[in-house]
Amino acid sequence: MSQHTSSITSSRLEALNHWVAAVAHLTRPDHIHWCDGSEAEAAALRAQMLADGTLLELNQQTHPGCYLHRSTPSDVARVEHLTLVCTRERDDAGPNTHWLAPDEAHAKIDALFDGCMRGRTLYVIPYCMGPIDSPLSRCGVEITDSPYVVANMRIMTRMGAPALARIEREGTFVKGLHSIGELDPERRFIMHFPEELTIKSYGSGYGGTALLGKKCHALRIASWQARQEGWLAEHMLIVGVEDPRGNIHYIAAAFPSACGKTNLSMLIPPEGYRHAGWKVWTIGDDICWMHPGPDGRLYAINPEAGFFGVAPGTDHGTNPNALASIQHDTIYTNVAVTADNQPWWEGLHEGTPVTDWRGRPYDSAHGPAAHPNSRFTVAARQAPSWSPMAEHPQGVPISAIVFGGRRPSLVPLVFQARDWAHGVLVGAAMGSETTAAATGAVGVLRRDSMAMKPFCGYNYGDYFAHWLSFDRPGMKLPQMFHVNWFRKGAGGKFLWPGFGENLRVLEWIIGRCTGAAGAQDTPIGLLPRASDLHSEGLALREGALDELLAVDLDGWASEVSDIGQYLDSFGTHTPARLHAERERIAAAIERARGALPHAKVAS
Ligand code: SAT
Ligand code: MN
Repeated sequence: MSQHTSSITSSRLEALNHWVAAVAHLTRPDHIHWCDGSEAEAAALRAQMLADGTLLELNQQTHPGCYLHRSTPSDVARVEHLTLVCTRERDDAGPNTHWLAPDEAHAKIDALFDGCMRGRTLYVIPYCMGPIDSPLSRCGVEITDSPYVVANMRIMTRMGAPALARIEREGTFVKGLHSIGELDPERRFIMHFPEELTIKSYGSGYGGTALLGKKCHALRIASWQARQEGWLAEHMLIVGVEDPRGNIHYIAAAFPSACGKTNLSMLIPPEGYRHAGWKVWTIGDDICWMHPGPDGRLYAINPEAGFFGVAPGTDHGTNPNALASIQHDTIYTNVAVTADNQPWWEGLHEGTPVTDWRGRPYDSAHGPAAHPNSRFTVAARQAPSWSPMAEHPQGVPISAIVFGGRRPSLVPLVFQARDWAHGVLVGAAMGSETTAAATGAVGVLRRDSMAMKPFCGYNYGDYFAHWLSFDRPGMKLPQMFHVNWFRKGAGGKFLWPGFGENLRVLEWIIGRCTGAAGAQDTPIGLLPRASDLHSEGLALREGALDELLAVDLDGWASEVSDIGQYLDSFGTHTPARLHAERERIAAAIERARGALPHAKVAS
C-alpha cells in the first residue's frame, strides 16, 4: 500500500493532509512518501541506504539483518542546550527547561526548514506510541527527510497503516517535523510546542533528537498531556519479577540515560534465584506511561516497540538478554567493527576492533573504538525476556516505583519512602552524575528529578504537584524506593556488583510491598538490615554491605539542605507539601544527630 501521492483521500485525515501540504510547501521536497510500515517498503529503503552509504552491511553470517550507521561525529548524543520548550508563558516551561516564545521559536526554526528538503524525499510516518489497540496509547505523525529515521521508527514504534487508521478514527495526533538539515551543530534545534502538540527538530540525525516518537513525543509532549489528563509519562523502565510461586510484581524504575535501565529491565537472576524459579520479564527499558485504573492502582504501558540501547558494556556477563536480542535484525549506530565485519564495542569480550566508530583504522590513541554513546536499535520482541503482557491494552499494575542515580557516595544501596509524599520528594531530590547520552561534561553530579531533567515538558514545580495529586482517596498507590547501584568504596571501586545481583534488592522491594520483608526506620526512610537482604551466594568485599546500608547523618544533613535550595529554585511552583516533607526529614536527621553525636545509623 505504498503511497507516492502527496495526500491520502479521507475527510477524517484533512488536518493531516493540510499539514503535510504546508510542510511540503515550506521544505520543497522532490518526493513525498507516505510510510505504510510494510516489509517491502523497509526493504526498498534499506537498499537505497546501502547504495548511498547511510547503512553499511555487517557480517550477514554472524549477524543476519544487521546494519551499521555512522553518524556525523558532531551528532552522537542529545544536545540539551538546543532542546527548547516553547510555551506561551515562560513560567509554564519553568527553570528546568530552555524556553523560547512560540512565535519567535517558529520563525527561527521555519527559516531553517525553508527549502531544506530540495533534492530529498519527505517521508510521512504515522505511528502509535503503545499497543495499537490500547486506550492508553497515543498517536503521532513524524515528517522527516531521513530514511534512517524511518527505519528506526519502524522498530521503535507501531508505524504505518494501522497507526494511520487509528489517527483517522481519533482525528488527533502529535505533529513532529524533522529534517537532518546540514547536520551542523550551529544550525540545530529541537523545539517543543506542547500547547500545539507540535515538535520541530532540525539539524540532527541522532536517536533522541530525530526519532520524534521517543523523548520528544513520549516524554516532553506526553508529560504535558499527562498532566492535563491525569496520568504520568515517565523516563522509566518497566520490569515484571516472577517469584517461585508464579506471582509477578511489576516495577517501574527511573534512572537517567545510560545508567542501566536496559540492563535492569532484562536482568538475568543469579544462579540460586534461577534454580529456585525466579524469572524476569521485560515490558520496557526507557519510557513508562501510567494511568490510574478503575481499582485505584496505576497501570503502565511501554509506549515503545523497540530498544534504543547503549552498546558499550553490553556483554554475556552484563546483559545476555540484550546481547541475544541484537544478533539479528538490528541497526547499530557508531559502534566499531572487527576484521570480519562484526559489530564491536568496549566491554564486548569477543572479537577485536579494526575499524573505529568513525570508520578510521582503530588506534587506541584516538580514544575508544565504539563511541561511548553508540547504540543498537532492535525490536523489543527479539528479547528472550520480552513479556507477553507488554502488548496488553490495559497495561500492567505497578507494585513499586523505584528512583535511582549514579551516586558514588552517601546514598545507600536501597531505601523505602514512608509514603507517597515522601516518595515524591525522594524522586524530586534525585541526583546523578552526567553520562555520554548528552553532549557536555561526563561525571558531574546534578539534580535530575525523576530522571526527567532533560525530558519534562513543563515546570518541575508543577510536575511535583502533579505527582502529589495522585495521593487521594480511592487510590492504591505503589510503594516508592530509591536505589544506588553506583556507590564506590575508598579505593574508588564499586561496592555493589550490580547487574543480575540487583534482583536481591528487587526481592526486598517486592517483600516490602507484600509485607514479607523487614526494615529499620531511619531519618531518611526505611532501610533493610543486612539480614533483611537475601545474601546467599553473594560475594562482597568485607564490610561492603555495612557501608552500603549505612546512613551518614552528617552527610545527609547537608544533602537535605542542598535539596531545600533546589526546591526553592522553582519558586512558588514548588508545592508546600514537598517543602514540609523535606523539613520533616531535616528535623528527623537533626534529632538523630543530637541523640548520637557524629554517629552513623549503622545496619
Ligand atoms: O535520548 S535518547 O533517547 O537517544 C537516549 C537517552 O538519552 O536515553
Ligand atoms: Mn532514556
